[in-house]
Amino acid sequence: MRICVVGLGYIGLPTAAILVKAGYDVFGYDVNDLTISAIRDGKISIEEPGFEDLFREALSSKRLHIGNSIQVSDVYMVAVSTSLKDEGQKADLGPLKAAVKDIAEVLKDGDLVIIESTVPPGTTVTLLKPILDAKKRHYYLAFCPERVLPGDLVRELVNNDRIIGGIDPESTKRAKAIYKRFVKGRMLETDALTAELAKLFENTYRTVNIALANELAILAEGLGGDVWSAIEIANSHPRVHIHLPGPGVGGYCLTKDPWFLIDGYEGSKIIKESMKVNANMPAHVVEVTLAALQAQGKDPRRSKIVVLGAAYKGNVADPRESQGFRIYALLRKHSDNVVIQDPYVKEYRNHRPAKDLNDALKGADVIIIVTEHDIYKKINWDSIWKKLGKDPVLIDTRNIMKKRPDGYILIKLGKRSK
Ligand code: SAJ
Repeated sequence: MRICVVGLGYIGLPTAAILVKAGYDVFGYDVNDLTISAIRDGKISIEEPGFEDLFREALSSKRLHIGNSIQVSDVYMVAVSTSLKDEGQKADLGPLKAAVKDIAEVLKDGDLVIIESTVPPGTTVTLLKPILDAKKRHYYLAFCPERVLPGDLVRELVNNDRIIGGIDPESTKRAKAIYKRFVKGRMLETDALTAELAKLFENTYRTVNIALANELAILAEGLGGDVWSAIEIANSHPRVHIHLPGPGVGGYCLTKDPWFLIDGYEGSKIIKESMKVNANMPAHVVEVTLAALQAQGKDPRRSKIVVLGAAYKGNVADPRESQGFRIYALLRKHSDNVVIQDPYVKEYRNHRPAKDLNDALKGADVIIIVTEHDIYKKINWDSIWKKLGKDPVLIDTRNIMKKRPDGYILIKLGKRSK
């Protein structure tokens, strides 16, 4: 049996490699020539524990082939990325529709098409099925969303429960049989619409919960309380699980999936408001920064402001929808001397990165910890302070500082500074 994985990105390529390991013959198809040549040259930018070995193994097995034109197969697994149109609130399903059209061109009777890309509810049946139906073949179709956590992708691909949402029971049965060879988690069988909703509910739950935490942080700041201690204590209750506040929500999933869910639904209040609360956090961090400088009698224009972290969360190299970049851009309106540093991120676009951590911290008036990288937790703040020759402000938006290092003015998000 040959499986064609359509879209060789962050999900598609590791999935293709896992399918090979599970014993399938796999053809990886991507329309992007650069992606194909990078894979052929072994220049892959997926930095995930276990991925490199898995991928090399797949290549040496000779059962992984790749190319930029679709090949006739028995199963098609679609993992092209879906995004928001013009960075707005509407889904851009263009690449997904194009991928399904390509499949339709080579579809045979008895084939199975699996959609893993995240989509607005109803997409599989109302938008994608008609494209395949036009070819008048007898085929099977299921929506089986990827649910893996960036940073732990390879392990979760195998261990997580799988949602299997066929458009009919036979489609569900056939899709389940494909995953069964490598998934150790449970198979949650359902219909396509329920599967689409479940995927979006997961990320929307996180988004709304983080927005709650962010609102609680601002509330606690105003009261002179400590949001981190209060959340920790509240979470000791067996039925409470408040997420953590922070400098906003980044990454490719939580910033788009809630919009997918309410696409076309005018009645949303909580979800829309949560997206706004999270999107406003970088501006709040900037307000805190400017207030701290003012309290010290410093002019932001003459101050060096250091943003630590361009990745959207700790210990990953991914700067998509980076809060660090947003904070940087907002601060640049107040100071010409803003730098950003991240030990993992390689692509800074129009943001000015420091050479390294030492270079970043040299002469700093304010240091803002945006990303909770372990490396930042291990910084020897005392020795840096000795070199600085002044008392800088340290703004910790992630609660990584367990105590105030000597010589610094420590301000935590969600906690009134003393
Ligand atoms: N964040 C907070 N507070 C928290 C947790 C996260 O501010 O308590 C921030 C993070 O710093 C980050 C953003 O939210 O900027 C998103 O991080 P995340 O770890 O919640 O999620 P992602 O985007 O890395 O991955 C999510 C996962 N979804 C869930 O955990 C429900 C993953 O399993 C999905 O597969 C992925 O989205 C996806 O592709 O949809």
